[in-house]
Amino acid sequence: MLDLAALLSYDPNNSNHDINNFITLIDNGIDTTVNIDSDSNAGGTDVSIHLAGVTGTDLNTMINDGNMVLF
Ligand SMILES: [Ca+2]
Repeated sequence: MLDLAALLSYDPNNSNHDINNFITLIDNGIDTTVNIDSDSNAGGTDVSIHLAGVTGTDLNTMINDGNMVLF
């Protein structure tokens, strides 16, 4: 489980916040990289997390499965 709350300024009650602008998952077929833009200003990646051996998931799946804590 990834607790990303401390890395994000994401507020689910803020209608201007789209979690997809904060977190991007890149699945290369072997591993998945989680790129985090902490303020979602499209100003690049602040933190990148490498999930070794994890494939076939996406952001919504991770959130729905409780594998990612965002706030
Ligand atoms: Ca940024």
